[in-house]
Amino acid sequence: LEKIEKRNNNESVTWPSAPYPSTAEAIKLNIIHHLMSFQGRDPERSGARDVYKALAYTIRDLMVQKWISTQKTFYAKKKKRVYYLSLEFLIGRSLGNSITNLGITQDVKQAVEALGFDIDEVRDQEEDAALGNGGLGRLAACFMDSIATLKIPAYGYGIRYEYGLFFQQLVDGYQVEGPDNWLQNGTPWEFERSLPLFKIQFFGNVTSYQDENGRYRARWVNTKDVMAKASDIMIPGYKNDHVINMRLWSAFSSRELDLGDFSRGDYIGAVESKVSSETISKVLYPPDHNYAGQELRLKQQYFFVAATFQDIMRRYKKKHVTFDQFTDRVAVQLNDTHPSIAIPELMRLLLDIEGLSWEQAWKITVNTFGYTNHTLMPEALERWPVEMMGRVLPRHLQIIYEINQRFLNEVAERYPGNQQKLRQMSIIEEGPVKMVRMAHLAIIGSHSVNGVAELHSQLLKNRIFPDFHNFYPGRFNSKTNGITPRRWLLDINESLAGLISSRIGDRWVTDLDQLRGLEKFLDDEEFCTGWREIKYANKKRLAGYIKTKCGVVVDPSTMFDIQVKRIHEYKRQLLNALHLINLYQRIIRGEAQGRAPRTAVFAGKAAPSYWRAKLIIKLITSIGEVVNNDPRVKDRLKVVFLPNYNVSQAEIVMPAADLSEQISTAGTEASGTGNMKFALNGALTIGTLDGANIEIREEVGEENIFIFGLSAEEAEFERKNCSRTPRQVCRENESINNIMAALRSGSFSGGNTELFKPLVDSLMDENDPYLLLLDLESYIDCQNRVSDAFLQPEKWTRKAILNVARMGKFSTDRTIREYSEKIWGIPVE
Ligand code: GL9
Repeated sequence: LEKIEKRNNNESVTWPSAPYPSTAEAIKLNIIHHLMSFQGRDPERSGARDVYKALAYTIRDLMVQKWISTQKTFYAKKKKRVYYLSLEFLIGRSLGNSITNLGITQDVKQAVEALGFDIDEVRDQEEDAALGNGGLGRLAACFMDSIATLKIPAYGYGIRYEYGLFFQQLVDGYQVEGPDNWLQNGTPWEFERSLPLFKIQFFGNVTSYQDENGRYRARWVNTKDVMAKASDIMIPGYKNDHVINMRLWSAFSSRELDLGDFSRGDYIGAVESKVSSETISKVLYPPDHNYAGQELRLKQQYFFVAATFQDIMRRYKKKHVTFDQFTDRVAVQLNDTHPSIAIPELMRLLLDIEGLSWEQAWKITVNTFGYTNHTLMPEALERWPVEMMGRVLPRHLQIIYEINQRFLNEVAERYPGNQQKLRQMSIIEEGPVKMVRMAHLAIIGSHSVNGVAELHSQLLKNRIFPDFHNFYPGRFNSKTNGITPRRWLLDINESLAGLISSRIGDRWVTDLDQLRGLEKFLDDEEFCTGWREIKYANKKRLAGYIKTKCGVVVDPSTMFDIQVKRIHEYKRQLLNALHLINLYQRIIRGEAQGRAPRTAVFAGKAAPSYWRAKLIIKLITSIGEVVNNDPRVKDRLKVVFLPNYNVSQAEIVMPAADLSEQISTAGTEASGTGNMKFALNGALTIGTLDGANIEIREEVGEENIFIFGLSAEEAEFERKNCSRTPRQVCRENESINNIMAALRSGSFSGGNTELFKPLVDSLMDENDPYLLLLDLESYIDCQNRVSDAFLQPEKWTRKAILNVARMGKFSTDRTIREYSEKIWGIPVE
């Protein structure tokens, strides 16, 4: 290191900044170079896979220089840096997005064509990086794009899972999971680092000693250690020469431990413990909205947090001797409570390693962290058994107890004699099994707690954490989610992006509010016709994809009515399915004349252990079997379930939708981001007043969105008072009664009356928390209005254009600007 420093400080050595030209010719030569030198392939005999890889390396070469100079400016300017900590980054593919952001789309196309390949075929070779479950992980990926585009000095930190989100197959209509071995052929996007290499401690016990100032300090000893190795992935901003870093950690066994065991002659034991260390970064946990509770998950969380903080400290200490300036240099955002063990970890580092006092350390800690909550589902709130925490992270448990003690003292002062308050607000949940409540820890240890849409943030304050809101007024705030318009419009809907730019220029790409300019073209016939033609072409492409994946032929002139997202009861795919049964029954009875023909598309994964969600998949595929094969239905209705929903599939689906289904029970979906992707690509929304749907309605105007159902307040009231039961609904509404009768009689299960009984029972349950039957009537009515509207193509297109024109708010550029200025204290240029 000293040698490197010396060389760096020697100003007489100037590094040639080798320019990598990005003309089509240069790109072509570079592809050939990579094919031969690194892949050992004969260019004349290379396939699309080889070319993909060579092109990816070529693009990486182009990013490296920009990335190095970006990192140097951070370093030189002593700027405050943000660390975005997330257990999930749902990146998807990187090739297309990198090319777009580097602004070399045409040159790359030419280069690839000159080699006899088609760019789409080449792009299709890339495996998705599915290091996330859904919205939460995809949000983190969109944030990286906006952070790079806004030139915010920030890093993403996470885990380099060897296996991403499981692969979903449909076998006989049932979900079957397989491993997502996305790294089997390596990935061209990462730089594996041999340094830094950090030791991460687990287990052991805590002793104390007196330091040189006579103060007692803790020492964490007899630990079992695991090593953390970094892989870096570059994220380019949009045409701004700025490239940020995402650092993902992998675990491997520590040398010392291995050698010890080996030399003791326990060869098998040594290999076993090596393997067990390496399981830490092996696989992403697939449940969403549910805490896993397993020791391995806690180890994953601590592993990546501890590695990240060693990196943060190393970087800070290069320029600073004391910690006085720490909070002027470092901001850490916690993506949900998953990384919230970072709070006691920073305390530990400041107390035990750096020797600060508790008061100093605590002030720094609280000012460093911001916590984002992403869900209203109570079952998602992470709680770790005290016993487990004490075993795996004994020092952290001590620190958590101390944080809690001091916090409860303040609470007691504020509410004298109020035992209930203390019990409710404590980090420790008393009960048969004592638990550490990570959300309480995250709120107490952060200066900012935010929700991800206005309604969600309100409900956090009033329903989920009212005690904390009263105790820390001002700590709670709202940052409405967004999506990056680079990937979710420019990349995936080239023709629509082109049409838009032909009228209003292309500044919308980095200033999405510019889309408002489209409102001027509502009566421009050529524009509207172009718009419709593009939608039709996108639907045709999806129809081809459906044919390949499901073997079902669908007609692109029908309404594409699409619900894609994780399968969950609260998201109510079942409500959608009930409407389709109703449509089917009306068609059979000859009552569907004058209704718009539909193609209903579903996609999404169910958590492997969530049997009820898996049964909902089976119901949808079963409805498809019946409907798609009933000659009476003809082309009036098709129902398909696309297997293995992921980011790259979403990129085909979003541009092809007419209708976007956002139908969660009001007060359950924190924000949603699929709703924004659909609307930005010209779909109209049918939705409840939930999450960001409310803000979408505010922006697009109520005449341009189809809203139905109970409000969050009404839903809350119904759950408590049950003013109308499912049974009553069935008695009063014949259509609904018919739907339920068909389900009960086995119409969609070959006469088997048992298969879907659990779903029928939950629908008829007076305490159904998701209130499906209570919303069904209004949903069906609303779907009828949708159908009427779709039959007037000019009016429909007008609404679609207005939706796109008014989506400016939902760019992550806006979201990130708010985080940066309001939470991180970093002004945006
Ligand atoms: C989620 C919420 O459920 C969504 O409503 C929200 O849009 C995203 C991003 O803020 O976060 N929280 C959560 O746990 N998931 C979300 O999608 N689940 C998954 O990522 C599977």
